[in-house]
Amino acid sequence: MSSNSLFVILAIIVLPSVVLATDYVVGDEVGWTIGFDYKTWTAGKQFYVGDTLLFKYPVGVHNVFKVNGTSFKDCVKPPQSEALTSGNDLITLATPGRKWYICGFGKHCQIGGQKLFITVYDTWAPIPLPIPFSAPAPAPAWYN
Ligand SMILES: *[C@@H]1O[C@H](CO)[C@@H](O)[C@H](O)[C@H]1NC(C)=O
Ligand SMILES: [Cu+2]
Repeated sequence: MSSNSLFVILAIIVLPSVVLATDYVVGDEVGWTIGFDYKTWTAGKQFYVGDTLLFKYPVGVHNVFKVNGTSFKDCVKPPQSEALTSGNDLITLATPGRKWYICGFGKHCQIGGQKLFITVYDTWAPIPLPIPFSAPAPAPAWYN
């Protein structure tokens, strides 16, 4: 095999995971706020390692905590020092697995539903490799 065709094959396998990295604005034009259904927002989305999440909100009105599943369910915020507070917080999804984010202000999580749960997939696993069109395989003679 020439090194050129090897490159092409590698490009077909490797590039999708790089090219298809997606930058998400959480909540799209609504952003990170109360009274928005983030469960609906995530429906139908597949998050992969390398994708990014941008949490946009007015500074001092909301914040972002990364929490575990228990804290997510109960809306328990970790120490304030762990909050993202810039209003323009960019998170790169670096590892596969389940990720939970909540707002730590007042009852934004409990009552306002300001909580986001996603599952991040490894770039390799879910991307189906192209299935080459193969020539028909003749059945053995005894089969005819
Ligand atoms: C989840 O996070 C909370 C708050 O940081 C902590 O107290 C608790 O032990 C954690 N639970 C697990 C299962 O890691
Ligand atoms: Cu909030």
